[in-house]
Amino acid sequence: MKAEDFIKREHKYGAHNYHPLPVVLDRGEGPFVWDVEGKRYFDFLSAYSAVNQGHCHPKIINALVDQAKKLTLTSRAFYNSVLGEYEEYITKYFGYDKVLPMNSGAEAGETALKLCRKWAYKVKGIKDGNAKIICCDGNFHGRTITIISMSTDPDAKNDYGPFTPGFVVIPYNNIDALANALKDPDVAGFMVEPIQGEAGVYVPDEGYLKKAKELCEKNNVLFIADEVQTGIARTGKLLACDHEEVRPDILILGKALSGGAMPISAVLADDGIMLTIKPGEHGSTFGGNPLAGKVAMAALEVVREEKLAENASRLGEIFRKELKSIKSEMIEVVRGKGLLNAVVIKPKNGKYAWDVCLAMKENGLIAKPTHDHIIRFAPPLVITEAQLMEAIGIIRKTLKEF
Ligand code: IF1
Repeated sequence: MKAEDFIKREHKYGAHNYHPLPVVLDRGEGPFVWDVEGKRYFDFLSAYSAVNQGHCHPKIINALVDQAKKLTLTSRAFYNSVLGEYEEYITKYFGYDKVLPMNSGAEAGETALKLCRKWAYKVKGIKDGNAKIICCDGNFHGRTITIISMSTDPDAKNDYGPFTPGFVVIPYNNIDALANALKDPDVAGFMVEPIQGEAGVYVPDEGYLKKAKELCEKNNVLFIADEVQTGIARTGKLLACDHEEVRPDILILGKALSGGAMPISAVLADDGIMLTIKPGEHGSTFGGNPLAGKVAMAALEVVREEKLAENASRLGEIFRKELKSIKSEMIEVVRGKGLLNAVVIKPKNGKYAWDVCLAMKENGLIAKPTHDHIIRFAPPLVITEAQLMEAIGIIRKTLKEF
């Protein structure tokens, strides 16, 4: 079967909720993937930062296979021999009292919202049904009805109503707007991405997160960080909030928590918040399964052992410096932190970011445009400096072709 046959089959039998780059991937290793015809590419999307540890990392895959042969799922109706070990490991790793394990990023976001509301009624004393949660213009927290109720993106939101009430949208990176919104005594939480991914890798001003956290504290409002994309070493620190020494009251993790092996997400908080949810009040069939526990521990161990945050920080500097040095009219802005970067593309002769991505694919590097005019560049964090320089050579060569 040829690439186009694979593409036609997906088109015929699958829902049309995506518009993928026309490349059919078959195999991956570290920062590389190979298509069905055996051509190698640098993966500069990393499954939206889920494969920070590189494709099919042997340590993670070994943990997966070993545990898969032993016990995969018990449900939470019973205890299992891995969950406690994982809970101890991840809470000590990130410095929280408790973890609530889930699967997808959206589910973890939902969990954080429910936890925040529960805390609002049980601890803060907001009148039942009145709690509000502040979120930001341009946010992306997932695809469930409640989460898209926070969204300001018409593609994500249109024709899916009616929506969940209780959200207040303010502009991102605007402290005055937050201070103003916090005047409402019914506000229970502020949910924010430390860097907005979907919006186009939008890095807020230095000090924004720190000030936002301080304001939340002053107003007895929970600071909820969605680090599903920014967390786990992507931006050059373990968490993007670490850049400003902010410790979220509720921390949401996903994606790279499994290194891409399976969907694993988590919500972390201290007892005063987490213990407001009682038995039977929240859960999931798969959340906390022993397979996920072993995989997540291996994935987090790789991050530490291979110093992925340090690598992301160092290589990120090189990447942005090199990209800024490319002489191309199409490069309008280069921005990002660590190895979460974006280039704003100025269209030229009717050619857009999509055309640049198609041409980069021909040259052996895959990345995906967001919002027509932005290309996100986020390679696996195991990429070496030499590999990064080779990849930058492909980007440079491609832009010269336009
Ligand atoms: C898709 C974007 C990235 C996320 C943050 C929660 C979730 C995500 C900060 C939900 C998911 C994804 C999902 C993916 C596209 C993607 C994305 F372009 F839409 F914005 F990464 F940049 N919080 N992000 O970024 O996690 O439920 O998917 O596990 O196709 O929807 P999930």
